[in-house]
Amino acid sequence: MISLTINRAAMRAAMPARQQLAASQAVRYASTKSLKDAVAEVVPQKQEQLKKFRSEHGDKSLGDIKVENLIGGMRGLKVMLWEGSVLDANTGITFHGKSIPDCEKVLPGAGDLGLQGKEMLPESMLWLLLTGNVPSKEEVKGLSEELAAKGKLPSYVEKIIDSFPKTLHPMTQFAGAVGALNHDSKFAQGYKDGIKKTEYWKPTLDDSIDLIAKLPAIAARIYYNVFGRGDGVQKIDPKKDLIGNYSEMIGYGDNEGMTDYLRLYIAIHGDHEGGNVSAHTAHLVGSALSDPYLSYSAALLGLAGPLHGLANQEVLGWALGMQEKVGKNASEEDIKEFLWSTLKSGRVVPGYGHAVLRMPDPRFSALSRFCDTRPELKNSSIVQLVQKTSKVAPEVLKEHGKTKNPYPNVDAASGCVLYEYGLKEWSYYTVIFGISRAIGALPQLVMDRALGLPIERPKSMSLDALEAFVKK
Ligand code: CMX
Repeated sequence: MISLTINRAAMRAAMPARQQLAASQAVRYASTKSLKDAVAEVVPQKQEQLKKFRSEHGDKSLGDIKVENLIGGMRGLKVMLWEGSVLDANTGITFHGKSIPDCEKVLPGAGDLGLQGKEMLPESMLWLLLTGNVPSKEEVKGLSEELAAKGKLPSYVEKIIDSFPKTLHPMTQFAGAVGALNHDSKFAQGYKDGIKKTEYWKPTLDDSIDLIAKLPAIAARIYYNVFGRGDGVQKIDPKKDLIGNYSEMIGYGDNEGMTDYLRLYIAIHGDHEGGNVSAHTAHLVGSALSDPYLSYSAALLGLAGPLHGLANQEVLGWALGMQEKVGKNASEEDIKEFLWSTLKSGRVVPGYGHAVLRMPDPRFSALSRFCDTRPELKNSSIVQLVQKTSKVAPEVLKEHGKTKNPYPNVDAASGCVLYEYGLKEWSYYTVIFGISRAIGALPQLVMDRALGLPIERPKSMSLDALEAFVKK
């Protein structure tokens, strides 16, 4: 994407002095624009970029489709447009070209907004994912305030959540409550009222911001109902950031380490390009012009699968099982033995392997770095066990010889830190991932509509049809 800064610099060079002064004031003014204004600036550029690219390269091939791809979960096929991030097998995730360490350097963090803590704010990541640009501190502050103002749940949704049985998995409750918010969808109403296709992205963005604002309160209410922890009323302080408020709602407002961990976790789990189950589901369901609440509710149900987001719950259960068996100061040999017993019983080692990555997940590295810098986590036996396992497991998985990627993924680390901070209810862990994934999946839905992408409808084939096809 051509950056706005370059455009403006080139324009300024060609301007007389008086106009230059006005332009620099305009730029200063623009640095405190709202997210909606920032997206409105980007949309025409993206539309133009797509139009030009399509007319110049629409007939270029992106590779063959083999029978193996059709049977094998479509691995590696380039079949989706996804703007926010790109995942490279050997270098990991980049968000509009920025790696996680880059983001940690440039995205406004808690301290920049005068809040306690150091980690980057999910609001900053949301801005980057939606616009491709790094927001100013003022812009992030404005977005935080907007999210706080929109964060309260309507009472009918509170009642729906309260009516769920406590034994219903928190992810099922989460998806149910998110879907119910479609009652007030601006997109659904706009569509009914016949708004133009070129305007679809605007109410989609309104709904997306509204939903992202409300996810913490939904998640906190579920936590309170199921586990009896948190403030019980999902109070929102307009001066706090999205996750500062969430942390307070679930009872960790005074815990700076936990609040900062949640910020980091939620910022870096947001987007992992488009093909993963949750992101792809949001895009697929959204392609039928289902509104953001319906699309994201479906995404959450995909996230709830054990091979995807539920893995963070699985990892913790598995790691605690190991700790019970091998004790707190396990040797590498003890860990290896436990890994083999898991593999020999026909189970996967949770938190290891990846459909795309062929290296340790940079998100795992970022969470490990967090553990290393927090004194309260340094002596945690479960954190130490998870870190030790990450050194031993790749060897064992290589010897086992099945997984294409023997290294830890993000889920290997995420749960043990929550556990150490006292959030021990593992069946809740994927809900936190669910707050995060919206920050990546919903911006793409806005872009899908800004670019007028069509309903997704790949071709399927029966086994008989395939056999006939290859015999031709
Ligand atoms: N332990 C044991 N075996 C594993 C394994 C693991 N961690 N990861 C992959 N394998 C096995 C697969 O089950 C498969 O075996 P079969 O041929 O018998 O079916 C074989 O290795 C090849 O799989 P792959 O091509 O390497 O991996 P896939 O792309 O099919 O699957 C994933 C990727 C993540 C589902 C898989 O590695 C896995 O099940 N990992 C454990 C669960 C997990 O941590 N999921 C979280 C992923 C991260 C995320 O979604 O955010």
